[in-house]
Amino acid sequence: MSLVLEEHPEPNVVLLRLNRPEARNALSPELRLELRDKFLGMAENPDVRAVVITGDAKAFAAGADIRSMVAIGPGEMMRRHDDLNWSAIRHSPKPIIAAVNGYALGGGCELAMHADIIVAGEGAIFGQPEVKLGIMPGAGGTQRLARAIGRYRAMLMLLTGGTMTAREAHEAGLVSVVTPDEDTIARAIAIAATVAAMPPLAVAEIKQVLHAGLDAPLDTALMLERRAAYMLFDSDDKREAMTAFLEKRNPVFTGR
Ligand code: CO8
Repeated sequence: MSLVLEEHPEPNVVLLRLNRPEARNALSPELRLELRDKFLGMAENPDVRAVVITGDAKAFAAGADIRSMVAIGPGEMMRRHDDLNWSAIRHSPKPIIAAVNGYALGGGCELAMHADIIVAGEGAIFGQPEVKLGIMPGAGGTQRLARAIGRYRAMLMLLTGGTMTAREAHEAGLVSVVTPDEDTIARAIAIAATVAAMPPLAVAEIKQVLHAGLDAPLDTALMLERRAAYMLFDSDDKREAMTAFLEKRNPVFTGR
């Protein structure tokens, strides 16, 4: 049985469902490999223009699989090269939308934070409880959380292992949209479909510049933005979009 199910709910949109409901979608080494392969495959596929990742009603993902970690030491952790699995998601050129219902804890919260947009059902719970296990986040939980919600709120969560509701996470800046639980996936797919219908070169540049620029000095980031914006003036889709606007018709994008 596949640990990551793939669906195609809309043109150019892939929906990935984590499929370990019996373990609250805990990210076992096998599941991570499947997830990595999916993202590497999608990166090369021009037909994929947006990705939605979700779990089930009870859990987006309850973190790394504790059973697979209880007996191992740092050498085995290093040999697993989990960083390569995360890197396939982190470097995905495709826009990623996380549709979060239920628990997004530890590695599950980190997985959500690998997305570009986070849609959360109102019952979703976010947290980095690693401290309670005598460890700490290792896939961006300290860094991405602090960047998303600020160091003081992040530190409170990280040091106490406390959680945030979807509404608190939204208020803090971790969640893009809060929906009724039953609408989470549909809303995420609708957003993905909207993004997938945009000119792909512009989408790719916006994603890359926003991420790269956030960690660069402002002048450098603004230069990155300017250069990418100038580059897009050479695309067929820019010519088509502006011409279509002036001709009062819908544009037809080719991705060139
Ligand atoms: N790993 C393995 N199994 C899990 C996990 C998990 N993270 N979470 C839940 N399960 C399993 C349970 O063991 C249980 O299995 P069984 O039925 O065989 O007993 C089943 O899922 C259902 O769980 P519960 O009965 O506990 O379900 P509840 O709905 O009552 O509670 C919770 C759900 C709140 C999600 C609860 O299961 C829980 O607290 N899970 C653990 C959450 C956690 O601590 N996550 C952090 C893990 S560590 C991590 O993610 C980062 C590691 C970074 C390492 C450093 C890298 C360099």
